[in-house]
Amino acid sequence: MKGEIPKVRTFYVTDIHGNFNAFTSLLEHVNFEPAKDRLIIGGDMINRGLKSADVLHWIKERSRSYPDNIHIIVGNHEEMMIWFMKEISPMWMEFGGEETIKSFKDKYGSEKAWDIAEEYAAWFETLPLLYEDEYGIYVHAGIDIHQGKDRQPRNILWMNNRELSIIDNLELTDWSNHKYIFRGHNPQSNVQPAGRFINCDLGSSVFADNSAALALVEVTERRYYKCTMDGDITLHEIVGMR
Ligand SMILES: [Mn+2]
Repeated sequence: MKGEIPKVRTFYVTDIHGNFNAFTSLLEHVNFEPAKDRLIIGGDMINRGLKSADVLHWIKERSRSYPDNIHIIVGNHEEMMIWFMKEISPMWMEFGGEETIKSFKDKYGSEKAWDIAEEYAAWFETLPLLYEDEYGIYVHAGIDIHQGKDRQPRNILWMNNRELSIIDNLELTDWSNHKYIFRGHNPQSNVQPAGRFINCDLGSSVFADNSAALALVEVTERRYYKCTMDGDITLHEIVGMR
C-alpha cells in the first residue's frame, strides 16, 4: 500500500547448542537470504551438541558479511566459556564445554583448538545483551526493567521463568514500549507467550528424548518452524500471541 513501509522478514533463533544441522536446515527451509532478511541469534550457540565449531563459524562469517541483518546476542553458555578462558570459573566444562573443544579439534586440529577458543571467547565479550527492532526486543534469558536497554547488567543472562514472572506487568509494558520480548534459556515444548515474553527454546541438544527441537521464529508472522532432532520440519502458529 502507498506510504507503507514493507516488512523485513525477521527471524529469531536461540539456544542452538551446537546443532548445526537443524540450524542450517531451518534456514534453507525458509530460503533465508542474509542480504535482505533479518536474523537474530539469541545466544547459547555452543555446548552440548556436537557441531559448535560449525555453528560459530557460520554465524560469525555471516555477521561480518551482513552486519546490518545478522544480530547476535550473548547467552550464559558463551559467558561460561568467557569465564573459563579467563580462569574466572571452570564450570564451562560441566555444561558442555568439552564437546565444544572437541568440535574445535575436529574442525581445526588439536594444536589450534585452544587458540580458536581464545578467539571466540574474545569475540563473545564484544556481543550485546539485547537487540531491539521495530517488531520486538530480543534477549537470551531475561531483562532488568530498572536499567535502560543499553545498560543491562550481565546477570540477565541467567534469569529463569520464576524471576520473570514476578516483574510488574505495567512497568514491563512501559519498559518494552508494548513490544514482545523474545527469549530462550528455559526449554519448553512449544514456542509460546508468557505475558509479554515469548519463550522460544525447544530444548535443542538439551532434552535427551525426541521431544527436543530447534525453533526458527518468524517474528513478523507470529509463527515458527520447528526442526526435530530427526530433521523433520513443521510450521506452527504461536498460539496466544496478539
Ligand atoms: Mn541454553
